[in-house]
Amino acid sequence: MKHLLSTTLTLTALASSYAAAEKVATPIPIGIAVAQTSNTALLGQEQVIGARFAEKYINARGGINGTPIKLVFQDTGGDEAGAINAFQNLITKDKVVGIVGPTLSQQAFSADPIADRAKVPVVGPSNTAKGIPQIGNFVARVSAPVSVVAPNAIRTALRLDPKIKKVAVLYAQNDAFSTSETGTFQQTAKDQGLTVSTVQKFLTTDSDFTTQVTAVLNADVDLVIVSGLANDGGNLVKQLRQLGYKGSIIGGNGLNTSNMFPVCQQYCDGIIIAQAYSPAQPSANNQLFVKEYSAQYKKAPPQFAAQAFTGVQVVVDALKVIDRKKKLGEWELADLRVALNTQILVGKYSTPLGAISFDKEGELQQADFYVAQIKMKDAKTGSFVFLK
Ligand code: ILE
Repeated sequence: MKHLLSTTLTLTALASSYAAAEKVATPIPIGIAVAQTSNTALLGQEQVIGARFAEKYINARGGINGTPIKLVFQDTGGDEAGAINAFQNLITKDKVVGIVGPTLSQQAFSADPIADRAKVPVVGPSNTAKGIPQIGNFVARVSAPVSVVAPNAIRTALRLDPKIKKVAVLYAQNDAFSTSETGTFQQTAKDQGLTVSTVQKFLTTDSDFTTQVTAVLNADVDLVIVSGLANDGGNLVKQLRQLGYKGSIIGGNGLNTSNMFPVCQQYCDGIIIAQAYSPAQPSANNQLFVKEYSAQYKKAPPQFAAQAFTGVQVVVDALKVIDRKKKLGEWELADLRVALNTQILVGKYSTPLGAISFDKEGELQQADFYVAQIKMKDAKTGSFVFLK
Protein backbone atom coordinates (compact mmCIF):
# COMPACT_ATOMS: atom_id res chain seq x y z
CA MET A 1 0.00 0.00 0.00
CA LYS A 2 2.72 2.36 1.00
CA HIS A 3 4.59 1.45 -2.18
CA LEU A 4 1.52 1.97 -4.36
CA LEU A 5 0.88 5.37 -2.83
CA SER A 6 4.39 6.58 -3.47
CA THR A 7 4.25 5.34 -7.08
CA THR A 8 1.04 7.33 -7.56
CA LEU A 9 2.66 10.37 -6.03
CA THR A 10 5.68 10.02 -8.28
CA LEU A 11 3.48 9.69 -11.35
CA THR A 12 1.44 12.73 -10.35
CA ALA A 13 4.59 14.71 -9.80
CA LEU A 14 5.91 13.57 -13.16
CA ALA A 15 2.69 14.50 -14.90
CA SER A 16 2.64 17.98 -13.42
CA SER A 17 6.31 18.59 -14.10
CA TYR A 18 5.68 17.42 -17.67
CA ALA A 19 2.83 19.91 -18.01
CA ALA A 20 4.95 22.65 -16.51
CA ALA A 21 7.80 21.91 -18.90
CA GLU A 22 5.63 22.27 -21.99
CA LYS A 23 7.50 24.41 -24.48
CA VAL A 24 6.12 26.79 -27.09
CA ALA A 25 5.63 25.27 -30.54
CA THR A 26 7.17 26.70 -33.72
CA PRO A 27 5.83 28.34 -35.82
CA ILE A 28 4.42 30.35 -32.89
CA PRO A 29 0.69 29.50 -32.59
CA ILE A 30 -1.66 32.48 -32.11
CA GLY A 31 -5.39 31.74 -31.72
CA ILE A 32 -8.09 33.45 -33.76
CA ALA A 33 -11.57 32.87 -32.35
CA VAL A 34 -14.11 34.68 -34.52
CA ALA A 35 -17.47 33.91 -36.14
CA GLN A 36 -16.99 31.97 -39.36
CA THR A 37 -20.58 30.68 -39.37
CA SER A 38 -24.04 32.05 -38.37
CA ASN A 39 -25.31 35.58 -39.08
CA THR A 40 -22.41 36.88 -36.99
CA ALA A 41 -20.10 35.70 -39.78
CA LEU A 42 -21.27 38.80 -41.71
CA LEU A 43 -18.96 40.58 -39.23
CA GLY A 44 -16.52 37.73 -38.58
CA GLN A 45 -15.69 37.20 -42.24
CA GLU A 46 -13.86 40.52 -42.42
CA GLN A 47 -11.97 39.56 -39.28
CA VAL A 48 -10.84 36.28 -40.84
CA ILE A 49 -9.58 38.21 -43.87
CA GLY A 50 -7.79 40.78 -41.69
CA ALA A 51 -6.13 38.10 -39.55
CA ARG A 52 -5.07 35.96 -42.52
CA PHE A 53 -3.65 39.03 -44.17
CA ALA A 54 -1.71 39.85 -40.98
CA GLU A 55 -0.20 36.35 -40.90
CA LYS A 56 1.04 36.65 -44.46
CA TYR A 57 2.20 40.26 -44.02
CA ILE A 58 4.06 39.54 -40.80
CA ASN A 59 5.69 36.30 -41.94
CA ALA A 60 6.84 38.00 -45.15
CA ARG A 61 8.73 40.40 -42.87
CA GLY A 62 10.42 37.70 -40.82
CA GLY A 63 7.67 36.89 -38.31
CA ILE A 64 8.94 37.26 -34.74
CA ASN A 65 12.63 38.13 -35.18
CA GLY A 66 12.98 35.33 -37.74
CA THR A 67 10.49 32.82 -36.26
CA PRO A 68 7.25 32.55 -38.24
CA ILE A 69 3.79 32.74 -36.67
CA LYS A 70 0.93 30.38 -37.40
CA LEU A 71 -2.65 31.47 -36.82
CA VAL A 72 -4.95 28.77 -35.46
CA PHE A 73 -8.59 29.45 -36.32
CA GLN A 74 -11.47 28.17 -34.21
CA ASP A 75 -14.97 29.14 -35.35
CA THR A 76 -17.02 30.69 -32.55
CA GLY A 77 -20.31 30.78 -34.41
CA GLY A 78 -22.56 33.56 -33.16
CA ASP A 79 -23.29 32.53 -29.58
CA GLU A 80 -21.66 32.19 -26.18
CA ALA A 81 -21.35 28.39 -26.26
CA GLY A 82 -19.51 28.53 -29.57
CA ALA A 83 -17.08 31.13 -28.25
CA ILE A 84 -16.42 29.17 -25.05
CA ASN A 85 -15.75 26.02 -27.06
CA ALA A 86 -13.39 27.83 -29.44
CA PHE A 87 -11.47 29.37 -26.53
CA GLN A 88 -11.14 26.02 -24.75
CA ASN A 89 -9.82 24.34 -27.88
CA LEU A 90 -7.28 27.09 -28.49
CA ILE A 91 -6.07 27.04 -24.89
CA THR A 92 -5.83 23.31 -24.19
CA LYS A 93 -5.61 21.60 -27.58
CA ASP A 94 -3.92 24.13 -29.87
CA LYS A 95 -1.76 25.53 -27.06
CA VAL A 96 -1.75 29.05 -28.44
CA VAL A 97 0.28 31.82 -26.79
CA GLY A 98 -2.66 34.23 -26.91
CA ILE A 99 -6.09 34.70 -28.48
CA VAL A 100 -7.48 37.38 -30.77
CA GLY A 101 -11.27 37.20 -30.42
CA PRO A 102 -14.17 36.75 -30.03
CA THR A 103 -16.34 38.70 -32.50
CA LEU A 104 -19.17 39.86 -30.22
CA SER A 105 -19.06 41.49 -26.82
CA GLN A 106 -21.97 39.18 -25.96
CA GLN A 107 -19.56 36.27 -26.53
CA ALA A 108 -16.62 37.98 -24.80
CA PHE A 109 -18.47 38.26 -21.49
CA SER A 110 -18.76 34.44 -21.46
CA ALA A 111 -15.53 33.30 -23.12
CA ASP A 112 -12.96 35.84 -21.89
CA PRO A 113 -13.24 34.74 -18.22
CA ILE A 114 -12.11 31.26 -19.30
CA ALA A 115 -8.93 32.61 -20.87
CA ASP A 116 -8.46 34.92 -17.92
CA ARG A 117 -8.60 32.02 -15.44
CA ALA A 118 -6.20 30.00 -17.64
CA LYS A 119 -3.84 33.02 -17.77
CA VAL A 120 -3.99 33.27 -21.55
CA PRO A 121 -3.94 36.82 -22.97
CA VAL A 122 -6.96 37.88 -25.02
CA VAL A 123 -6.99 40.80 -27.45
CA GLY A 124 -10.55 41.73 -28.40
CA PRO A 125 -10.62 42.74 -32.08
CA SER A 126 -14.15 44.19 -32.20
CA ASN A 127 -15.70 44.04 -28.72
CA THR A 128 -16.91 47.56 -28.04
CA ALA A 129 -19.33 47.18 -25.12
CA LYS A 130 -18.56 48.96 -21.89
CA GLY A 131 -16.71 46.74 -19.43
CA ILE A 132 -14.73 44.40 -21.71
CA PRO A 133 -11.19 45.16 -20.42
CA GLN A 134 -12.54 44.94 -16.87
CA ILE A 135 -13.42 41.24 -17.40
CA GLY A 136 -9.94 40.40 -16.15
CA ASN A 137 -6.22 41.08 -16.14
CA PHE A 138 -5.68 39.02 -19.27
CA VAL A 139 -8.23 40.90 -21.37
CA ALA A 140 -7.36 43.88 -23.59
CA ARG A 141 -8.96 45.19 -26.78
CA VAL A 142 -7.99 47.05 -29.94
CA SER A 143 -11.62 48.09 -30.55
CA ALA A 144 -12.39 51.47 -29.04
CA PRO A 145 -15.49 51.42 -26.82
CA VAL A 146 -18.95 52.70 -27.78
CA SER A 147 -18.48 55.73 -25.50
CA VAL A 148 -15.62 56.96 -27.71
CA VAL A 149 -16.87 55.92 -31.16
CA ALA A 150 -20.66 56.30 -31.22
CA PRO A 151 -21.05 60.02 -30.34
CA ASN A 152 -19.16 60.93 -33.53
CA ALA A 153 -22.05 59.63 -35.64
CA ILE A 154 -24.60 61.90 -33.94
CA ARG A 155 -22.39 64.98 -34.21
CA THR A 156 -21.91 64.29 -37.93
CA ALA A 157 -25.62 63.66 -38.53
CA LEU A 158 -26.35 67.04 -36.94
CA ARG A 159 -23.75 68.72 -39.09
CA LEU A 160 -25.29 67.19 -42.23
CA ASP A 161 -28.79 68.21 -41.10
CA PRO A 162 -28.83 70.88 -38.37
CA LYS A 163 -32.64 70.81 -38.35
CA ILE A 164 -32.80 67.39 -36.67
CA LYS A 165 -34.81 67.67 -33.43
CA LYS A 166 -36.64 64.39 -32.76
CA VAL A 167 -34.97 61.01 -32.59
CA ALA A 168 -36.09 57.39 -32.48
CA VAL A 169 -33.68 54.95 -30.91
CA LEU A 170 -33.83 51.19 -31.55
CA TYR A 171 -31.67 48.45 -30.11
CA ALA A 172 -31.27 44.68 -29.87
CA GLN A 173 -32.06 43.91 -26.26
CA ASN A 174 -30.50 40.42 -26.36
CA ASP A 175 -27.04 41.70 -27.30
CA ALA A 176 -24.58 43.15 -24.79
CA PHE A 177 -22.90 45.48 -27.26
CA SER A 178 -26.22 46.83 -28.61
CA THR A 179 -27.57 47.59 -25.14
CA SER A 180 -24.29 49.28 -24.28
CA GLU A 181 -24.16 51.30 -27.49
CA THR A 182 -27.75 52.50 -27.25
CA GLY A 183 -26.94 53.88 -23.79
CA THR A 184 -24.24 56.05 -25.34
CA PHE A 185 -26.46 57.06 -28.26
CA GLN A 186 -29.35 58.05 -26.01
CA GLN A 187 -27.12 60.05 -23.68
CA THR A 188 -25.37 61.81 -26.58
CA ALA A 189 -28.71 62.65 -28.22
CA LYS A 190 -29.89 64.30 -24.99
CA ASP A 191 -26.55 66.09 -24.52
CA GLN A 192 -26.93 67.50 -28.03
CA GLY A 193 -30.35 68.87 -27.14
CA LEU A 194 -32.34 66.32 -29.14
CA THR A 195 -35.62 64.80 -28.01
CA VAL A 196 -35.67 61.01 -27.83
CA SER A 197 -39.29 60.52 -28.92
CA THR A 198 -39.36 56.73 -28.83
CA VAL A 199 -37.12 53.86 -27.76
CA GLN A 200 -37.85 50.52 -29.46
CA LYS A 201 -36.41 47.10 -28.67
CA PHE A 202 -35.89 44.10 -30.91
CA LEU A 203 -33.90 40.85 -31.00
CA THR A 204 -30.87 40.07 -33.17
CA THR A 205 -32.86 37.02 -34.34
CA ASP A 206 -35.84 39.13 -35.52
CA SER A 207 -36.64 39.57 -39.19
CA ASP A 208 -40.01 41.36 -39.02
CA PHE A 209 -39.83 44.89 -37.63
CA THR A 210 -43.34 46.11 -38.45
CA THR A 211 -44.13 46.95 -34.81
CA GLN A 212 -40.97 48.99 -34.30
CA VAL A 213 -41.20 50.76 -37.67
CA THR A 214 -44.84 51.69 -37.02
CA ALA A 215 -43.85 53.24 -33.69
CA VAL A 216 -41.05 55.19 -35.39
CA LEU A 217 -43.39 56.52 -38.09
CA ASN A 218 -45.97 57.53 -35.48
CA ALA A 219 -43.31 59.41 -33.52
CA ASP A 220 -42.59 61.55 -36.59
CA VAL A 221 -38.82 61.79 -36.03
CA ASP A 222 -36.03 63.19 -38.23
CA LEU A 223 -33.34 60.75 -37.10
CA VAL A 224 -33.38 57.03 -36.40
CA ILE A 225 -30.48 55.40 -34.53
CA VAL A 226 -30.08 51.62 -34.75
CA SER A 227 -27.92 49.49 -32.43
CA GLY A 228 -28.01 45.89 -33.59
CA LEU A 229 -25.99 43.45 -35.69
CA ALA A 230 -25.64 43.22 -39.46
CA ASN A 231 -28.54 40.98 -40.48
CA ASP A 232 -31.19 42.33 -38.11
CA GLY A 233 -29.91 45.89 -38.53
CA GLY A 234 -29.98 45.57 -42.31
CA ASN A 235 -33.53 44.25 -42.33
CA LEU A 236 -34.68 46.94 -39.94
CA VAL A 237 -33.29 49.73 -42.14
CA LYS A 238 -34.83 48.15 -45.23
CA GLN A 239 -38.28 47.93 -43.63
CA LEU A 240 -38.02 51.50 -42.30
CA ARG A 241 -37.50 52.78 -45.83
CA GLN A 242 -40.04 50.44 -47.44
CA LEU A 243 -42.71 51.62 -45.01
CA GLY A 244 -41.95 55.25 -45.81
CA TYR A 245 -39.41 56.65 -43.36
CA LYS A 246 -37.55 59.50 -45.11
CA GLY A 247 -35.28 60.99 -42.42
CA SER A 248 -31.66 60.37 -41.46
CA ILE A 249 -30.42 57.02 -40.18
CA ILE A 250 -27.44 56.28 -37.98
CA GLY A 251 -26.27 52.69 -37.77
CA GLY A 252 -24.09 51.52 -34.91
CA ASN A 253 -20.95 49.43 -35.03
CA GLY A 254 -22.88 46.22 -35.80
CA LEU A 255 -23.93 47.64 -39.18
CA ASN A 256 -20.39 48.60 -40.12
CA THR A 257 -19.83 46.14 -42.93
CA SER A 258 -20.50 45.94 -46.66
CA ASN A 259 -21.70 42.39 -45.94
CA MET A 260 -24.93 44.11 -44.92
CA PHE A 261 -25.49 45.42 -48.47
CA PRO A 262 -27.21 42.21 -49.69
CA VAL A 263 -29.61 42.57 -46.73
CA CYS A 264 -30.76 46.20 -47.05
CA GLN A 265 -29.74 46.62 -50.71
CA GLN A 266 -30.50 50.08 -52.14
CA TYR A 267 -32.15 50.99 -48.80
CA CYS A 268 -28.69 50.95 -47.17
CA ASP A 269 -28.06 54.24 -48.97
CA GLY A 270 -27.34 57.16 -46.66
CA ILE A 271 -26.74 55.26 -43.39
CA ILE A 272 -24.24 57.18 -41.26
CA ILE A 273 -21.78 54.97 -39.34
CA ALA A 274 -18.93 56.00 -37.03
CA GLN A 275 -15.58 54.39 -37.81
CA ALA A 276 -12.67 53.39 -35.62
CA TYR A 277 -10.49 53.01 -38.70
CA SER A 278 -9.86 54.93 -41.91
CA PRO A 279 -7.75 53.85 -44.88
CA ALA A 280 -6.73 57.52 -45.05
CA GLN A 281 -5.06 57.42 -41.62
CA PRO A 282 -1.70 58.91 -42.64
CA SER A 283 0.85 56.83 -40.70
CA ALA A 284 3.46 55.04 -42.81
CA ASN A 285 2.40 51.72 -41.29
CA ASN A 286 -1.20 52.22 -42.29
CA GLN A 287 -0.36 53.40 -45.78
CA LEU A 288 1.75 50.29 -46.42
CA PHE A 289 -1.01 48.10 -44.97
CA VAL A 290 -3.61 49.77 -47.22
CA LYS A 291 -1.40 49.44 -50.29
CA GLU A 292 -0.77 45.72 -49.86
CA TYR A 293 -4.31 44.93 -48.71
CA SER A 294 -5.85 46.80 -51.64
CA ALA A 295 -3.51 45.07 -54.07
CA GLN A 296 -4.69 41.69 -52.81
CA TYR A 297 -8.44 42.31 -52.24
CA LYS A 298 -9.12 45.06 -54.81
CA LYS A 299 -10.73 47.24 -52.15
CA ALA A 300 -9.66 49.29 -49.16
CA PRO A 301 -9.57 47.48 -45.81
CA PRO A 302 -12.80 47.77 -43.80
CA GLN A 303 -12.76 48.52 -40.06
CA PHE A 304 -13.23 44.94 -38.82
CA ALA A 305 -10.37 43.67 -41.01
CA ALA A 306 -8.06 46.49 -39.92
CA GLN A 307 -8.85 45.87 -36.26
CA ALA A 308 -8.27 42.10 -36.59
CA PHE A 309 -4.94 42.82 -38.31
CA THR A 310 -4.08 45.17 -35.46
CA GLY A 311 -4.96 42.51 -32.87
CA VAL A 312 -2.52 40.06 -34.44
CA GLN A 313 0.10 42.78 -34.81
CA VAL A 314 -0.12 43.71 -31.12
CA VAL A 315 0.49 40.09 -30.08
CA VAL A 316 3.40 39.79 -32.52
CA ASP A 317 5.02 43.11 -31.55
CA ALA A 318 4.83 42.13 -27.88
CA LEU A 319 6.34 38.71 -28.63
CA LYS A 320 9.23 40.38 -30.50
CA VAL A 321 10.17 42.34 -27.37
CA ILE A 322 10.05 39.20 -25.22
CA ASP A 323 12.02 37.15 -27.76
CA ARG A 324 14.85 39.70 -27.74
CA LYS A 325 15.35 39.07 -24.02
CA LYS A 326 14.94 35.29 -24.12
CA LYS A 327 14.29 33.27 -27.28
CA LEU A 328 10.65 32.17 -27.53
CA GLY A 329 11.73 28.54 -28.02
CA GLU A 330 13.27 28.50 -24.55
CA TRP A 331 10.09 29.58 -22.77
CA GLU A 332 7.59 27.32 -21.08
CA LEU A 333 4.18 28.00 -22.55
CA ALA A 334 2.50 28.98 -19.26
CA ASP A 335 5.26 31.48 -18.43
CA LEU A 336 5.28 32.94 -21.92
CA ARG A 337 1.52 33.55 -21.80
CA VAL A 338 1.91 35.55 -18.60
CA ALA A 339 4.92 37.49 -19.94
CA LEU A 340 3.05 38.17 -23.17
CA ASN A 341 0.11 39.63 -21.29
CA THR A 342 2.39 41.93 -19.31
CA GLN A 343 4.20 43.07 -22.45
CA ILE A 344 0.97 43.67 -24.41
CA LEU A 345 -0.18 46.09 -21.72
CA VAL A 346 3.05 48.12 -21.54
CA GLY A 347 3.86 48.23 -25.27
CA LYS A 348 3.34 51.01 -27.80
CA TYR A 349 2.28 50.01 -31.29
CA SER A 350 2.39 51.65 -34.73
CA THR A 351 -0.63 50.09 -36.38
CA PRO A 352 -3.18 50.69 -39.12
CA LEU A 353 -5.29 52.41 -36.42
CA GLY A 354 -2.40 54.82 -35.84
CA ALA A 355 -0.25 54.88 -32.69
CA ILE A 356 -1.99 52.87 -29.97
CA SER A 357 -1.31 51.61 -26.46
CA PHE A 358 -3.33 50.27 -23.52
CA ASP A 359 -4.09 51.53 -20.05
CA LYS A 360 -3.32 49.18 -17.19
CA GLU A 361 -6.74 47.54 -17.43
CA GLY A 362 -6.27 46.75 -21.11
CA GLU A 363 -8.44 49.55 -22.48
CA LEU A 364 -7.34 50.88 -25.85
CA GLN A 365 -5.75 54.31 -26.16
CA GLN A 366 -6.37 55.53 -29.70
CA ALA A 367 -6.38 59.07 -31.10
CA ASP A 368 -8.26 59.15 -34.40
CA PHE A 369 -11.91 58.42 -35.22
CA TYR A 370 -14.04 58.98 -38.30
CA VAL A 371 -17.54 58.87 -39.72
CA ALA A 372 -18.62 57.38 -43.03
CA GLN A 373 -21.85 57.28 -44.99
CA ILE A 374 -23.02 54.40 -47.15
CA LYS A 375 -23.46 55.22 -50.80
CA MET A 376 -25.26 52.56 -52.87
CA LYS A 377 -24.75 52.53 -56.63
CA ASP A 378 -27.50 49.99 -57.10
CA ALA A 379 -29.12 47.21 -55.05
CA LYS A 380 -25.88 45.24 -54.90
CA THR A 381 -22.89 47.54 -54.97
CA GLY A 382 -22.06 50.32 -52.62
CA SER A 383 -19.29 51.80 -50.55
CA PHE A 384 -18.49 53.62 -47.34
CA VAL A 385 -17.74 57.27 -48.11
CA PHE A 386 -15.68 58.94 -45.37
CA LEU A 387 -17.03 62.34 -44.34
CA LYS A 388 -14.85 65.27 -43.48
N1 ILE B 1 -18.83 45.89 -31.70
C1 ILE B 1 -19.83 44.85 -31.58
C2 ILE B 1 -19.60 44.04 -30.32
O1 ILE B 1 -18.73 44.34 -29.59
C3 ILE B 1 -19.91 44.00 -32.80
C4 ILE B 1 -18.62 43.35 -33.12
C5 ILE B 1 -20.42 44.78 -33.93
C6 ILE B 1 -18.52 42.70 -34.43
O2 ILE B 1 -20.31 43.13 -30.05
